[in-house]
Amino acid sequence: MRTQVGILGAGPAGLLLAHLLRLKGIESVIIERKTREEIEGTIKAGVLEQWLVDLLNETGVGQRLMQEGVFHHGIELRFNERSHRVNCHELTGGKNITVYAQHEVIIDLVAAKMRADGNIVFNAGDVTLNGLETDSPAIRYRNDQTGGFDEVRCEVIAGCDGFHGPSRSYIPNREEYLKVYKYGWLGILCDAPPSSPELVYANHERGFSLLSTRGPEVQRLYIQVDPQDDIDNWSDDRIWTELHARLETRDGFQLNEGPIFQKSIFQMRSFVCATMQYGRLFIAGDAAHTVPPTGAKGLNLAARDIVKLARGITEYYQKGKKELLDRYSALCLRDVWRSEHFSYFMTTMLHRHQEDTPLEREFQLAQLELIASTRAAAASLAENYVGLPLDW
Ligand code: RFL
Ligand code: PHB
Repeated sequence: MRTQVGILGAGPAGLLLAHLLRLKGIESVIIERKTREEIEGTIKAGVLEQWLVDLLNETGVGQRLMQEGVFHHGIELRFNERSHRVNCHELTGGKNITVYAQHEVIIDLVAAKMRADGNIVFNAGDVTLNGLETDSPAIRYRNDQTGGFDEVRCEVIAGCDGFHGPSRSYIPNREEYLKVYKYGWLGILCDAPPSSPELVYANHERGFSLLSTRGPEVQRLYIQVDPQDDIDNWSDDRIWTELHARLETRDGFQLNEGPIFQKSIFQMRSFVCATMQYGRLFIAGDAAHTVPPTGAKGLNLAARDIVKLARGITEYYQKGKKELLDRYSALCLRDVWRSEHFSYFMTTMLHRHQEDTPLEREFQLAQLELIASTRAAAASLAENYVGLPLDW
């Protein structure tokens, strides 16, 4: 197979890249390790920044998002059993956030790629990349239909294969920055109407919790747990007891319970790989960086890389210029470090650990009080939360 851009991974990053390139008349083939059912059914992110919602709309894949997404003007911070609303809309001159599940974005983008050319290879095994220093690099993989190896020869390779994917390892001169947190999140989905009109981030002595939504009938909730804990230790009763305790307020907040139909535990890390390019290989999204989910930034940051990569590739094909592609990593890393810091800031402000000293506890409260009481601190959080402009 021959194409212009070979894309490894059909997550939001790879699919969005294929979509933006097609609108510029540039061909791509996506090679994905999992099945279509798996990628369309994996529960992950939920919050989309305003510019990303606008981009999906402007490029023709926003219909379901506009019908089924939930639009929020603010978020709530809860500490000392009191609620403090951050009015993002007002503090950012009219920007909002949208709650729309990542797998729904994936369903929309897979459908767009299938309509365009159908060039997604699912279930691809044992991927290797070759010829990255040449003008015709290639992605080689095992075809699950034939059992033999196939190759996609292209001109540019986009490594959009997530944190565990192989593409990053092909960048020889990379530096990796890593922080693994003592916290994990246990996430659930349950059949119950939202208990609050907006997302609630709660700092509590028993640990962090987050109340989110997936529409009028489903709630998404998280509690901070030990990342090594086993999900089998968490009965539904135990989860509800913990959620009630951590989300309780003095003014009688009521948490809606309902049957839990999905639950899992995951580890949180801050990770950056610099540089994000080598020869004809450009890595994007979680392949290049991950953030703890407390800032709701991972998917949005992946999409920021992709906008820059799509611009660089388009300039290369339309004008024969390589300047933007050559600067790809440098252009991305400014946004990457901003989102990394914001996610770290939110995470350390809201989580508790038994090893925390009383001093650290007071620091958290001092920071939360500042946000609750001053416009400048609230505005800074709001600007970051709704997402800085694309070219800030
Ligand atoms: P993905 O989504 O991991 O997709 C990578 C794809 O590459 C495939 N792959 C391979 N394909 C071929 N060959 C190989 N050898 C391959 N190895 C891997 C994988 O199968 C997969 O299909 O990376 P991408 O596209 O960079 O997207 C990143 C986002 O998924 C991630 O940052 C977000 O989900 C993070 N995140 C959130 N981000 C937000 O912006 N807002 C949120 O509200 C938010 N909440 C979250 C989150 C992540 C969470 N989890 C589970 C980590 C909440 C949670 C619970
Ligand atoms: C979600 O709804 O899954 C969600 C919301 C906010 C976050 C992380 C995840 O910060």
